[in-house]
Amino acid sequence: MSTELFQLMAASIIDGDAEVAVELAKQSVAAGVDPLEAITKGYVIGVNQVGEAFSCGDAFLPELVMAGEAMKSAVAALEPEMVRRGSERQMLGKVVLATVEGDIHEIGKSLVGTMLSASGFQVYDLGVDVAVNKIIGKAIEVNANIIAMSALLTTTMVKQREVIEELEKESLRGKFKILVGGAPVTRDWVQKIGADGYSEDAIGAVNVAKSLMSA
Ligand code: B12
Repeated sequence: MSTELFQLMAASIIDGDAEVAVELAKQSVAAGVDPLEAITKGYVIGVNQVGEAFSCGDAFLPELVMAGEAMKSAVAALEPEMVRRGSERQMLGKVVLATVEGDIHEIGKSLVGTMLSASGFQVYDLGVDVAVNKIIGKAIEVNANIIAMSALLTTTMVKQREVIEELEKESLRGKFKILVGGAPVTRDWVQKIGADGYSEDAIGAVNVAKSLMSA
């Protein structure tokens, strides 16, 4: 039954149909489907397909925008259930989270934020297209343990490095753990820029964040 539901979820994103995507999200919650599974086995399959079609020239920006909007609506509809299922309630640490400057991709970043909150982290989500000094300023202001940065474009990943360089310049690098992510981020990149951790998905992000707290 779930397999069929996941296929319909993927199709709703490919069709860019936010209404259907939300309706399916509600149905899945009512049926007791794990919301994260709905995202990874359903919606993400659809959004990846649109992304691939876009990179081959088989889909265009309006399709990408509609798929993105449908995906965002579906994740928002599942968010209360994800939060409800987060069992650990103690505060594990403070995370300042942002999509870096020049980049407006917010879905993955917000998903990571939701999962971190649901797992007990206090998350300060600064949104998208956030300047280097704003990220650092907030981290200092709230005395964050972790700065988490998302970048979906090869042209904006460099901003992750800029934050680290700026922290080094201000002798603040040791004060914060740096967690990075986003589709183009690889282990090589993490090593190159001297970040403390990365993950390919939101569940992994929680595990890495937890391990950074005890590092
Ligand atoms: C939806 C989408 C959009 C939407 C975004 C809507 C929104 N509100 O977010 C819109 C239409 C706005 C958009 C615009 C553009 N996009 Co776009 N977009 C996508 C698409 C199809 C899906 C991204 C997505 O939401 N995935 C679903 C989420 C759940 O996955 P995710 O973001 O990867 O996040 C997961 C992990 O990466 C990780 N993660 C993410 N962040 C973090 C952070 C931390 C700390 C950690 C630990 C983990 C982590 O965990 C997340 C959850 O599992 C991708 C293709 C793709 N498959 O990635 C292209 C893609 C990223 N876009 C692309 C491009 C080129 C663009 C544009 C430049 C297009 C244009 N010509 O205008 C613009 C750029 C705008 C800008 N300045 O940012 C390219 C990037 C190519 C490149 N290598 O640089 C891609 C790869 C498409 C492609 N194949 O060509 N896009």
